[in-house]
Amino acid sequence: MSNKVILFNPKSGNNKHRIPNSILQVGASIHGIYDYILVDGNLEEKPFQKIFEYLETGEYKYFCSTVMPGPQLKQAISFTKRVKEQFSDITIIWGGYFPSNQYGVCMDSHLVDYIVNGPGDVTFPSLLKVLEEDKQDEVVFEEKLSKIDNLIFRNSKGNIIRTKKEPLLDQDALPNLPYTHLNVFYPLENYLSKTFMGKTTLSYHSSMGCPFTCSFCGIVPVFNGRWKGKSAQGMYEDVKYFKEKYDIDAIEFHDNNFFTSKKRVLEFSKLILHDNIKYWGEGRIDTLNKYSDEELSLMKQAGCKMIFLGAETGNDEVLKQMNKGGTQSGKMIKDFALRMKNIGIIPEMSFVLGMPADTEKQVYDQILWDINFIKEIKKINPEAEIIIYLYSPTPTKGSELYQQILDAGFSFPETLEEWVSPSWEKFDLRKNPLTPWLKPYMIDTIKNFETVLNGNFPTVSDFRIHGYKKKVLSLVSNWRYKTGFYKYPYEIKAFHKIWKYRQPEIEGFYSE
Ligand code: B12
Ligand code: SF4
Repeated sequence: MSNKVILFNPKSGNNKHRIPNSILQVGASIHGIYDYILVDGNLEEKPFQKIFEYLETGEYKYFCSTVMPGPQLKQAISFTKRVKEQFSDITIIWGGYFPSNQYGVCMDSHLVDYIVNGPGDVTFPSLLKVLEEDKQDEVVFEEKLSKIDNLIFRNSKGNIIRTKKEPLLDQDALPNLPYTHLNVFYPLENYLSKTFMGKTTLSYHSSMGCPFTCSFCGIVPVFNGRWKGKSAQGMYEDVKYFKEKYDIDAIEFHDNNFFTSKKRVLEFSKLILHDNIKYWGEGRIDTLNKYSDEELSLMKQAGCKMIFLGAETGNDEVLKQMNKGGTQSGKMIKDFALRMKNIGIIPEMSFVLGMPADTEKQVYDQILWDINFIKEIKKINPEAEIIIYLYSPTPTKGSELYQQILDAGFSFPETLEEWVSPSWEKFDLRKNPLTPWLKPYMIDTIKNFETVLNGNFPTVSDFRIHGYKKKVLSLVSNWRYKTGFYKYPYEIKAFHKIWKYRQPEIEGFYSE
């Protein structure tokens, strides 16, 4: 057996596929050192057959998959199982947010041999190096593994070992992503799709982590409040490459918190000022509220079209419960919605409804309160896009909120099979949180309001609903929106079905 590597990106959606940056960056870490191939479950019709054919050659030793919670789990689990059953000598390595956060379930499945817990840029090549060396002496072997940061493995005594976290790396010092290698397997054009921003959109990831520690967010256990970004110049070099080679006219920034460093954002905005490129990224209201009007205008001029903002709730007490940190408040959300209106950048505000509280009445009152708050935001800035999530717990152990959800009787699945059951898949899509304090009538209220809201204000990011369709939908939904009668909005649902309304919160981001 030779030592080639398969890097697999499980299917994450049905269309508009993005560059699989996770496996591409992992590929970059071993580029020129080990032979590796990329399999993208999003673009392969029969991805397992492809993997099977590679493995049958006997040249491959490592099956490595990135895994996000939600739909990616389906292929990740079933393919890993089949690889393990049919090719027992293959070493299985998983990385990404799901195994990093849910490492106990993954290791207990005995399907996964190693987990890369967070960034893999140094961990992955170091792991392969140790695995390629002589493993005769178990003690020496385990000692070498325990010296690799960001690694999870099982030792010979059967204990799960988590090695220490590596400090975040200088992002400019990382190797360039092997775009030309990806192009050999899947032409890059396939990933540069049309979005509401432009006809050729690049998905780009320019920083690791986030400096905040919101207790509902899945990236906190992985990064513990750390953040490091590529320089503006470094980002621009990559953008220029895609502009010159593929004539891109839009960028989706996939960073958890793109606007963390104002200096970097403004520098980058100046660099792309005349390139006719629109961009979108995720940020925090309190961070962006510190930007002056001139600075926001510069971003707008440079192409910043829409910013995804975690508003979460307008209630300051609940913001505290969420450990949102920073200085965000209900008043600031409203003020910022207005500033964005005046500047001309669309705020895409996400709200998290259904937080736990002491009594059932308190849970429901808070939901109604948030619905009202959302309506106030729409009054201030009708262009504001609203995304509603149901609160889905993440395992940020040690936080007060985590203790509260455990006390309320919530627990995570204990097997990988359970994670791919239909109800847990919806949990990850934040549509069915399975949280005991959220009663069915509350979920109905939230969902019905969401239907009426989306009817009254169809999202600008949806191509399918425009012109007369938008007018018809608004007309049909407006009386409900105004009177607050959200129950049984079947007529709106029927129109959404006919015109295939897209939900950014499920399909990911904002593109078509
Ligand atoms: C792009 C993206 C998507 C794309 C799919 C991408 C794909 N692979 O096909 C889409 C839009 C479909 C998507 C969907 C969802 N996503 Co998503 N997504 C992202 C996003 C923005 C970027 C991922 C990325 O490319 N990162 C860049 C790479 C370089 O970083 P990385 O993944 O961390 O990789 C490094 C390490 O993790 C590690 N590593 C990763 N994989 C592997 C594999 C191996 C073998 C090894 C060794 C190492 C390794 O090494 C890499 C290099 O250092 C992340 C947020 C983020 N900034 O990472 C969210 C994120 C991963 N998504 C998340 C979620 C929850 C979802 C959804 C399930 C729900 C939702 N509403 O968003 C949906 C599912 C919907 C669906 N239909 O699939 C969460 C996960 C949080 C959690 N609880 O674990 C994140 C963190 C966003 C967030 N802050 O909430 N997503
Ligand atoms: S600011 Fe956003 S990305 Fe950062 S921890 Fe909070 S929710 Fe997560």
